Amino acid sequence: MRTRRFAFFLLLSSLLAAQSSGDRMAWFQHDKLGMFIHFGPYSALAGEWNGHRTPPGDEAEWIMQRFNIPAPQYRELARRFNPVQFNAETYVALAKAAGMKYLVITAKHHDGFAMYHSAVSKYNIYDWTPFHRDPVKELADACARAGIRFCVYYSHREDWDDPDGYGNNWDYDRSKKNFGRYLEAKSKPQLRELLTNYGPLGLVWFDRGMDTPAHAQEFVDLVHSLQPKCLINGRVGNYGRELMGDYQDMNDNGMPTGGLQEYWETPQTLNTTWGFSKFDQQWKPAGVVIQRLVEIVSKGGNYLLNIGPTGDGTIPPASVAVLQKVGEWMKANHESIYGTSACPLPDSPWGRCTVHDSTLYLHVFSWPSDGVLRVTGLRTEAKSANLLTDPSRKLKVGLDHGVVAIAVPQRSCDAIDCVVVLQLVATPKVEEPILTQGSDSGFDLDYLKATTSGKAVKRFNRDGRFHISKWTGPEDQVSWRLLVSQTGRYRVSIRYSAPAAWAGGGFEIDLGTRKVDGTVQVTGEGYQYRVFDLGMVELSKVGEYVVRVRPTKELGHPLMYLESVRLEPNIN
Ligand code: H79
Repeated sequence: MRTRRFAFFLLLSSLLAAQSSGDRMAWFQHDKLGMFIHFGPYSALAGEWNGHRTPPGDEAEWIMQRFNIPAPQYRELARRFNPVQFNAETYVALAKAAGMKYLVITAKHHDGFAMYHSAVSKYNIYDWTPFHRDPVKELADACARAGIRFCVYYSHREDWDDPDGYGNNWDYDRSKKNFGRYLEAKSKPQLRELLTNYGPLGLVWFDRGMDTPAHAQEFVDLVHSLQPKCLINGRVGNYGRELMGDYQDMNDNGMPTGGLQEYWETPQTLNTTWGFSKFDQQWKPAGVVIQRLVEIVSKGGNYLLNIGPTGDGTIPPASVAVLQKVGEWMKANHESIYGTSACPLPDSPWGRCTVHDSTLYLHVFSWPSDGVLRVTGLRTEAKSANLLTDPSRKLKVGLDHGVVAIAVPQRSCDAIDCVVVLQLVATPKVEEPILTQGSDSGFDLDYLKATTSGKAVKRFNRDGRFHISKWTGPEDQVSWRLLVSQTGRYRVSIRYSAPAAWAGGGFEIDLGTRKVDGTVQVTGEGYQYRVFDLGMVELSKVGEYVVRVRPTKELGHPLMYLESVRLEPNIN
């Protein structure tokens, strides 16, 4: 039946319904683009210490650890840190010009040196150096004046200066460390200072995870107790356990494959290092940065883009040039970025899309040579179209075999991304994708192609992978539509990860005419995915099937971290 085949679904509705912390997240979801600043004594080393150079692709803020610089020696280097060219107004003006709405400064990176006036430790830029100023305070004030949300990065576990901190095993004997003492004596008190003395913080950006979920929770609680609205990124938590925080960060420089049903951000840098390195000139062109921004926003995420000032506080001119170009594009096109949500359509060959209510923004990276821009899979009627930069000139919109066809000018209005605005009669609904099979090939039913319902959501796993999570009962399901063209027997297998506490949970894979039952087995703590064979099924008719996976009863905990279900044709 046509109506059944074209069952409509709205990708984001379940996401929005599932997230109750909506109000606190509103600015984060709206703003999309932030400035990350990696600045510390490592900036002055610029990738070189004692004739040792950090290899290309290495991260210059790691130099202390890379060359096992003894803490007393690094302290002496830090004594000479004097970024006299640092000007908070210049930094914030650049962020603003680039269209960035929030700013995150490294208040303390892994080297343990505080970039603000700390009463907890004299090892801070105000007390320890001739600079005798507080850049965090200056940035906080400049941000407040400019209407940019001010945020801090704080490395809460790693500290290569403190004998009890994590990571320095070249100066300090690991077995003699008292990590709990470090948390109480330095990490938490410094975080308390940042949450107390610098006005309202948009978010605290933690890094490297925490040793136990309980310790991580103490950091979450500390932030909430002092600034309830302040957001917390997922790296506050214990890596490899259930994710914590208000949103998740992709891996450093990571790009999503799409479909995530949670708030997320990706931290990326303009070259290959975070802290300044004189050896790293691998700057991404502005076009790459703009298209990455669109890619990220089209998948519902935020882009936190890093600059690494030099040791004297100057922002590298190459970064300034790129960010200014990003800003020029944003100036003309910001309506298609701020306040939008993920594109409900699958990736298009010509580019990406973003959505705001009943407006679809079509970000065209590859301009059509035949003068027709085609949008497939859209099930909501289109009213009108125009270039974002030329609203008065309407473009002709038609339907060509169910495909929306927009008559566009011969030439692109922007070689990097020319935005076409497609006005719909209602919020976009898209055709639920149907998976097809090649000869002798089966079906890979993965998180990306899945439709979720109930509490089941697609999440990032902190290891750089994605899965279905948060499903606890029969109403929480994932499904896929498939078009079977080869009848016969198929081997069913499932790939998931489950900690010991989830062992024994019952689930079923419902293929319409057949059901396969399974029981969750332990794969290990953290995210250790394994494939389990579930036997054979007969698919005896050609045509459409819907495959559903769900817990058979309410479990009170997630069923599993599901990565994929596979249907493999039995060739014999
Ligand atoms: O602050 C930036 C990085 O320093 C920090 N996260 C971003 C935002 C970060 N912390 N941990 N990691 C990144 C992952 C660690 C990577 C390492 Fe390496 C691989 C550490 C040692 C080997 C890269 C290569 C850094 C030094 C050598």
